[in-house]
Amino acid sequence: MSKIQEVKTMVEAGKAKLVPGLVQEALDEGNAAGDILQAMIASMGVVGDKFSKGEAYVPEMLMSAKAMSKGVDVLKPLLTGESSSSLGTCVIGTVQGDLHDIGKNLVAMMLESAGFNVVDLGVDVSADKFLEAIKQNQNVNLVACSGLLTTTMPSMRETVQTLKASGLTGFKVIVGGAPVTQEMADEIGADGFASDAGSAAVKAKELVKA
Ligand code: B1M
Repeated sequence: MSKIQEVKTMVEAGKAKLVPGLVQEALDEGNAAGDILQAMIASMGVVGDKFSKGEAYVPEMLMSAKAMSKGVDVLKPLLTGESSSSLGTCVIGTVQGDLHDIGKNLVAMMLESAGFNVVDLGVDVSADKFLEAIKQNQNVNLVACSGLLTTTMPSMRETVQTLKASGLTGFKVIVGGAPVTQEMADEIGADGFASDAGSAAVKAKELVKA
């Protein structure tokens, strides 16, 4: 079995203690950090499919999430470069009712490496908490909302609409997460949408420069 396959298998199995070492070994063998990340994302898809079929449960999803997060920690210095420019401040969070944070953390990481000062509000973030963070931090020119559940899409809508109706200005709103589409982003009044962390950083730069 290749090292990258071992990483994949151990993320699926939720072996958080083994994954960091295996990720390092996969890197040492010459695998690209991006390929190892994609393998781990694919593992989460496998775990999600098993959950859908009733072959895995919430604890298994949680263990795999922990294992993947530990693996990402090893990759982080390689996925992010030092940015010399400052693009402003981004407030990011997973919308209210939603506890999924791996995708949001990847987006935060890519935004930071693109040159944003990132204020990460974590998960289950209400519209009011987003608003408060815009007021409390200087130069907020981007708000990034992540959501993974179809059931929390209404809170993403509420967040975007609350931000837009707040009277506060000077920031753009970008949304993303597995159930989010460009059509939905347009419909709820977001300024931008991205399907993955890499394109979120590209879109974010476009938005704040526009
Ligand atoms: Co949950 N979960 N989960 N879960 N979970 C999913 C999302 C699900 C698809 C699994 C399934 O049924 N196949 C399903 C949602 C179904 C739906 O709504 N249609 C689901 C469910 C149902 C649930 C619960 C309701 C289960 C229950 O309790 N009965 C529950 C809800 C809890 C809550 O949030 N209130 C729940 C709980 C959990 C755990 C807590 C156990 C755990 C999360 C732990 C954590 O995040 N720390 C978990 C996990 C791990 C998953 C799966 C298996 C993996 C998610 C993940 O991290 N993927 C997931 C199945 C799947 O994704 N296939 C599943 C990897 C990550 C890199 O991808 O987050 O999509 P993702 O991020 C991507 C893009 O979406 C994008 O960039 C990333 C890639 O570069 N992106 C953005 C994300 N945010 C962005 C923001 C942007 C731009 C792009 O701009 C701002």
